[in-house]
Amino acid sequence: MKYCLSAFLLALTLVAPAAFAHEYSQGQVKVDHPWSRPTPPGTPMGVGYMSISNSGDSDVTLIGAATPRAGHVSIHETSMHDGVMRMQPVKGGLTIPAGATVDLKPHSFHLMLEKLDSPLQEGERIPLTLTFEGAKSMDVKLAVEPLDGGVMKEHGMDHSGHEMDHSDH
Ligand SMILES: [Cu+2]
Repeated sequence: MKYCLSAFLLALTLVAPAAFAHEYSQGQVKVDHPWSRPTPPGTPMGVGYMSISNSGDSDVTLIGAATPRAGHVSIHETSMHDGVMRMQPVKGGLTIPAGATVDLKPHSFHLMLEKLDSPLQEGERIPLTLTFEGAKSMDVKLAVEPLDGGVMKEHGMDHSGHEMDHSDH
Protein backbone atom coordinates (compact mmCIF):
# COMPACT_ATOMS: atom_id res chain seq x y z
CA MET A 1 0.00 0.00 0.00
CA LYS A 2 2.81 2.37 0.81
CA TYR A 3 4.26 1.70 -2.59
CA CYS A 4 0.93 2.45 -4.25
CA LEU A 5 0.67 5.74 -2.41
CA SER A 6 4.11 6.82 -3.58
CA ALA A 7 3.27 5.85 -7.13
CA PHE A 8 0.10 7.86 -6.93
CA LEU A 9 1.84 10.95 -5.66
CA LEU A 10 4.44 10.65 -8.37
CA ALA A 11 1.70 10.37 -10.97
CA LEU A 12 -0.04 13.44 -9.61
CA THR A 13 3.15 15.44 -9.77
CA LEU A 14 3.46 14.65 -13.44
CA VAL A 15 -0.08 15.73 -14.25
CA ALA A 16 -0.17 19.50 -14.19
CA PRO A 17 -3.41 21.07 -13.02
CA ALA A 18 -4.25 23.01 -16.15
CA ALA A 19 -7.98 23.66 -16.38
CA PHE A 20 -8.97 27.12 -15.16
CA ALA A 21 -7.31 29.61 -12.90
CA HIS A 22 -9.26 31.63 -10.39
CA GLU A 23 -8.12 33.69 -7.44
CA TYR A 24 -9.43 35.39 -4.34
CA SER A 25 -8.00 38.37 -2.50
CA GLN A 26 -8.77 39.83 0.89
CA GLY A 27 -6.51 42.30 2.66
CA GLN A 28 -2.96 40.99 2.57
CA VAL A 29 -3.96 37.44 1.62
CA LYS A 30 -4.37 36.12 -1.89
CA VAL A 31 -5.55 32.59 -2.62
CA ASP A 32 -4.75 31.45 -6.11
CA HIS A 33 -6.35 28.55 -7.94
CA PRO A 34 -7.98 26.49 -5.18
CA TRP A 35 -8.71 23.09 -6.69
CA SER A 36 -9.55 19.51 -5.88
CA ARG A 37 -9.88 16.09 -7.44
CA PRO A 38 -13.00 14.04 -8.13
CA THR A 39 -13.44 11.20 -5.64
CA PRO A 40 -14.65 7.68 -6.46
CA PRO A 41 -18.01 6.73 -4.89
CA GLY A 42 -17.65 5.51 -1.32
CA THR A 43 -14.37 7.31 -0.72
CA PRO A 44 -14.64 9.35 2.46
CA MET A 45 -11.79 11.74 1.73
CA GLY A 46 -10.89 14.37 -0.81
CA VAL A 47 -8.09 16.85 -1.20
CA GLY A 48 -7.73 20.63 -1.42
CA TYR A 49 -4.86 22.44 -3.09
CA MET A 50 -4.16 26.15 -3.62
CA SER A 51 -1.46 28.73 -3.44
CA ILE A 52 -1.63 31.26 -0.58
CA SER A 53 0.28 34.54 -0.78
CA ASN A 54 0.82 37.04 2.00
CA SER A 55 1.66 40.52 0.75
CA GLY A 56 1.56 42.06 4.25
CA ASP A 57 4.44 42.75 6.58
CA SER A 58 3.28 40.34 9.28
CA ASP A 59 2.94 36.56 9.18
CA VAL A 60 -0.40 34.92 8.57
CA THR A 61 -1.24 31.38 9.69
CA LEU A 62 -3.86 29.13 8.16
CA ILE A 63 -5.33 27.47 11.24
CA GLY A 64 -8.38 25.74 9.83
CA ALA A 65 -10.84 25.25 7.02
CA ALA A 66 -14.44 24.12 6.70
CA THR A 67 -16.86 23.14 3.97
CA PRO A 68 -20.49 22.04 4.12
CA ARG A 69 -19.46 19.04 1.99
CA ALA A 70 -17.16 17.46 4.56
CA GLY A 71 -17.50 16.64 8.25
CA HIS A 72 -13.99 17.82 8.94
CA VAL A 73 -11.11 19.50 7.12
CA SER A 74 -7.51 18.98 8.22
CA ILE A 75 -4.29 20.66 7.15
CA HIS A 76 -1.79 17.97 6.20
CA GLU A 77 1.76 17.69 5.10
CA THR A 78 3.23 14.92 3.01
CA SER A 79 6.79 14.05 3.82
CA MET A 80 9.31 11.28 3.37
CA HIS A 81 10.47 9.17 6.30
CA ASP A 82 12.97 6.44 5.54
CA GLY A 83 11.88 6.44 1.93
CA VAL A 84 8.20 6.09 2.83
CA MET A 85 5.64 8.74 1.95
CA ARG A 86 3.58 9.88 4.93
CA MET A 87 0.84 12.38 5.60
CA GLN A 88 0.47 14.06 8.94
CA PRO A 89 -1.44 17.01 10.39
CA VAL A 90 0.42 20.33 10.36
CA LYS A 91 0.59 21.21 14.04
CA GLY A 92 -0.23 24.80 14.96
CA GLY A 93 -1.35 25.63 11.44
CA LEU A 94 0.41 26.52 8.23
CA THR A 95 2.30 29.82 8.41
CA ILE A 96 2.60 32.04 5.36
CA PRO A 97 5.47 34.38 6.24
CA ALA A 98 5.21 38.09 5.41
CA GLY A 99 5.89 38.59 1.72
CA ALA A 100 5.88 34.84 0.99
CA THR A 101 3.75 32.35 -0.93
CA VAL A 102 3.04 28.83 0.30
CA ASP A 103 1.76 26.21 -2.10
CA LEU A 104 -0.64 23.49 -1.09
CA LYS A 105 -0.03 20.93 -3.80
CA PRO A 106 0.44 17.22 -4.45
CA HIS A 107 3.44 15.83 -2.57
CA SER A 108 3.40 18.69 -0.06
CA PHE A 109 0.95 20.62 2.09
CA HIS A 110 -2.72 19.97 1.36
CA LEU A 111 -6.16 20.15 2.88
CA MET A 112 -7.84 16.84 3.62
CA LEU A 113 -11.61 16.89 3.28
CA GLU A 114 -12.72 14.14 5.62
CA LYS A 115 -16.15 12.50 5.98
CA LEU A 116 -17.42 13.72 2.62
CA ASP A 117 -21.20 13.80 2.39
CA SER A 118 -21.07 12.69 -1.25
CA PRO A 119 -18.39 12.21 -3.92
CA LEU A 120 -16.69 15.30 -5.31
CA GLN A 121 -17.63 15.54 -8.99
CA GLU A 122 -15.63 16.98 -11.81
CA GLY A 123 -16.78 20.51 -12.61
CA GLU A 124 -18.14 21.18 -9.13
CA ARG A 125 -17.08 24.17 -7.09
CA ILE A 126 -16.81 23.32 -3.43
CA PRO A 127 -17.34 26.25 -1.03
CA LEU A 128 -14.55 26.42 1.49
CA THR A 129 -13.93 28.82 4.36
CA LEU A 130 -10.30 29.35 5.32
CA THR A 131 -9.59 30.53 8.86
CA PHE A 132 -6.42 32.50 9.50
CA GLU A 133 -4.58 33.86 12.46
CA GLY A 134 -3.39 37.35 11.53
CA ALA A 135 -5.99 37.82 8.79
CA LYS A 136 -9.74 37.58 8.35
CA SER A 137 -11.45 34.35 7.35
CA MET A 138 -11.88 33.93 3.65
CA ASP A 139 -14.43 32.15 1.49
CA VAL A 140 -13.09 30.48 -1.62
CA LYS A 141 -14.28 27.75 -3.97
CA LEU A 142 -12.36 24.62 -4.77
CA ALA A 143 -12.71 23.81 -8.45
CA VAL A 144 -12.96 20.05 -8.90
CA GLU A 145 -10.75 19.47 -11.89
CA PRO A 146 -10.78 16.47 -14.18
CA LEU A 147 -8.63 13.43 -13.69
CA ASP A 148 -7.35 11.71 -16.74
CA GLY A 149 -8.19 8.03 -17.02
CA GLY A 150 -4.72 6.84 -16.10
CA VAL A 151 -4.66 8.61 -12.78
CA MET A 152 -8.16 7.56 -11.75
CA LYS A 153 -7.13 4.06 -10.75
CA GLU A 154 -4.24 5.20 -8.60
CA HIS A 155 -6.37 7.91 -7.08
CA GLY A 156 -8.45 5.21 -5.42
CA MET A 157 -5.29 3.63 -4.09
CA ASP A 158 -4.21 6.90 -2.60
CA HIS A 159 -7.20 7.02 -0.38
CA SER A 160 -6.83 3.50 0.91
CA GLY A 161 -3.17 4.23 1.49
CA HIS A 162 -4.04 7.43 3.22
CA GLU A 163 -6.46 5.79 5.61
CA MET A 164 -3.91 3.16 6.43
CA ASP A 165 -1.38 5.84 7.07
CA HIS A 166 -3.66 7.58 9.52
CA SER A 167 -4.21 4.41 11.46
CA ASP A 168 -0.47 4.35 12.18
CA HIS A 169 -0.80 7.34 14.46
CU1 LIG B 1 -3.70 14.05 3.82
